[in-house]
Amino acid sequence: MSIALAAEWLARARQVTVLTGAGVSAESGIPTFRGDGGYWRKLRVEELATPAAFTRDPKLVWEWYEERRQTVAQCAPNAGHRVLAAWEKRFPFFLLATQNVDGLHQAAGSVRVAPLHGDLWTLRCTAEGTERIDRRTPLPAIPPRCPACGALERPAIVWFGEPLPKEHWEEATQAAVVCDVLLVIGTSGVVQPAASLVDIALAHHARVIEINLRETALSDVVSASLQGPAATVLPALDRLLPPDT
Ligand code: BV8
Repeated sequence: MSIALAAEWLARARQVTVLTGAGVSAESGIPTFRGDGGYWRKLRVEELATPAAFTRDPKLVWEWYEERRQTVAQCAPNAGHRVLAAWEKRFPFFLLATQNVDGLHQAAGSVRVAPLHGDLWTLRCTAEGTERIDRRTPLPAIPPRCPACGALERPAIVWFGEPLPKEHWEEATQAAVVCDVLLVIGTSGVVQPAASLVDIALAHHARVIEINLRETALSDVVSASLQGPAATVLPALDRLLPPDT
């Protein structure tokens, strides 16, 4: 599928919705989950990214998140993040729904963001549910405790078996309903319900453009599949758009 056709769809679009996954941060140096060198290649999801894992061994789960926080703290947004941040101003209606918890979209200047799976830098008190941002790496203690009540804190991240944040999920599904174009970037499309944004957009006659290094679970249903690294394909797509008036 040619990038020129995808650019034509985008140039005519007024409402654009984006769904990103770990692949959009890969070129910033952050490991993905399921690809080569991905987290789930060597670690088991059930031991780290579920409520049961945290109940069983909060220290082990926090050691994994501490390691990820230290990795992400060294990483910067890449050209793909920056194009998406610029496009927010270009289209009358724009929403970036992300499965990523690294905060790189926000660091690149994106504001219209729906973080579907939470945030690596936010800690939640397991007793009160109150949340606070703590960017210190390393954290002073693992597992961290709530400064107000002393209860264990958990990462404010959506684990497997947990519902997505209601307001962000509703915002993302609504944006998939109304959009002219849905861009699906750097996701294997295996995690639900995030991947179902593709079905919602298609059911409402949007054009769905996938950007990925390789074929995914979504490639057969999307309107266009652009194969290549997001930090290369997004700037190339951007250059094909008419000057931003
Ligand atoms: C829920 C937190 C209900 C952890 C994450 C059976 C069938 C269907 C669904 C289920 C099922 N059994 C269980 C479920 C539901 C489950 C699910 O989807 N499981 C899957 C694995 C089968 N979903 C849930 O549990 C969700 N909750 O359903 O709740 C409910 C409702 C009401 C009340 C109670 C409960 C919660 C899902 C959220 C889980 N949490 N993360 C953490 O991050 O610490 S998911 C995890 O996967 C990450 O968030 C990640 O973002 C997400 C998706 O992965 P990707 O981002 O796609 O990353 P991946 O490595 O897979 O792929 C990277 C892609 O990038 C690849 O395609 C690669 O080719 C590409 N790439 C690489 N480099 C580049 C690139 N592309 C472009 N450029 C590059 N340079």
